[in-house]
Amino acid sequence: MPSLANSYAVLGPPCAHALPPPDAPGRTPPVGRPIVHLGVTAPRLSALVAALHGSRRQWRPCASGFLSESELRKRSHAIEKAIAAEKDALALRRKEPRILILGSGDSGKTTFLKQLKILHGGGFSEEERQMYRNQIYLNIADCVLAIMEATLQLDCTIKNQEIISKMETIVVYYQGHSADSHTQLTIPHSIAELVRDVWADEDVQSAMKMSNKFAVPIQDTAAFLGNVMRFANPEYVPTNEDFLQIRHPTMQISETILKIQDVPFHFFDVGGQVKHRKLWTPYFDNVHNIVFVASISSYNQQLEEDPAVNRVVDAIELFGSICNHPLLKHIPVVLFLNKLDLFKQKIETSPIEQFFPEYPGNFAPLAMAACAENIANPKKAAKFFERKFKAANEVPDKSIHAHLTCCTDTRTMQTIIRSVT
Ligand SMILES: Nc1nc2c(ncn2[C@@H]2O[C@H](COP(=O)(O)OP(=O)(O)OP(=O)(O)O)[C@@H](O)[C@H]2O)c(=O)[nH]1
Ligand SMILES: [Mg+2]
Repeated sequence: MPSLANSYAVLGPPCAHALPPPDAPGRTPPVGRPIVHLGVTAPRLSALVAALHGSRRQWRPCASGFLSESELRKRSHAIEKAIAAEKDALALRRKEPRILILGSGDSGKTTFLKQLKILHGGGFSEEERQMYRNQIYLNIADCVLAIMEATLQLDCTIKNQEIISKMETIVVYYQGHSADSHTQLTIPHSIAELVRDVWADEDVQSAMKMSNKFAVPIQDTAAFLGNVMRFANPEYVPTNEDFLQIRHPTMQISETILKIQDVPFHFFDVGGQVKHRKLWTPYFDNVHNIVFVASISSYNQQLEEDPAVNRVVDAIELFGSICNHPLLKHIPVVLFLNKLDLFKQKIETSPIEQFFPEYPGNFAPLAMAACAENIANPKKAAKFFERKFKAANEVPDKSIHAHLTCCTDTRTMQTIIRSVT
């Protein structure tokens, strides 16, 4: 499809720019009424035209000389055609599905996009693989640091001094490495052994049981520590599953175009932390669908950016503000109640009613029975959150389709993506 820039290149610059200056040497002195910029006078021009073609056709100056009226018409027609084609292409592009992936920080938005890339985008580019590979090593350091901080702040002392000094050695080793590093990070065998020992320590494992109280959410990435000897192997090649586990907060809004059944879908991934949310509004214009990702497993966690706010409460409020936003009132929403795998584990030990007193089953004698029922049926417990999210919407007849998801699981996501696109 020719762009305006291309048609300009083909047709050449506007004629006036190619004119010689009025005082160019060798110009015929004015006899009759001068034709501005042309360098010849009208009678002389007519004579020239007559001599060349034996007719009195009109001529206009241009970069390459003179153009006849019909040539000018042809060119102007070509320009109009190019403009029309550009308009059509733009209209067509505006019709291509544009999907905003919204939700709080750490809810799983980028992980969902990674699944889309794995399933419909031919996987990750070499540049992304390099970046993610480095991120695995940095996530290991983040986890060790988070455990160290948590043991200082929470009541979970690590008794073995050797483990504390091993943690310090690991953190010092990683100091100075940044996520944007262009060099390939590695984890030396000696450091990997320290990480393995730290992860095996029983006080560290007890601390992990309180990980919902950690300032930095590492529940998803902590699995890296258990796999550290695999990462230290010089032959190690990260798998897609490894990439899906990485925690790397999104800082800038990105657009990814993926062809799904020959339709180019435009997916926009945003940063979900509070400070990034004001950047979303310009993208609300001309959007066809919203995928709102909410981590229901965060029901017992506080916001990283504001420890006074429960994560799910924040997500519900955010969901309401998206559904009810004047520009988005008629936009259908797909709600992912995500991290179902963690949710299933958590409700066994961390009763929902401790954080949401209105949760059904919060009456003393039956509390344990209710809890047991939820263990057997986490989908029922998730339904409670689905109702809370949907209640935040105030737009009558709003299309909201909820799915229980595990964005790190490629197999189940394949089915869900089919229903979304
Ligand atoms: N266990 C589990 N972990 C998940 C799931 N979905 C995402 N994660 C993990 O949660 C962490 C955060 O996921 P991201 O996709 O980066 O979160 P995000 O919503 O893009 O976060 P921001 O970019 O900060 O807004 C990563 O470590 C993911 O591997 C899930 O369904 N189950
Ligand atoms: Mg992200």
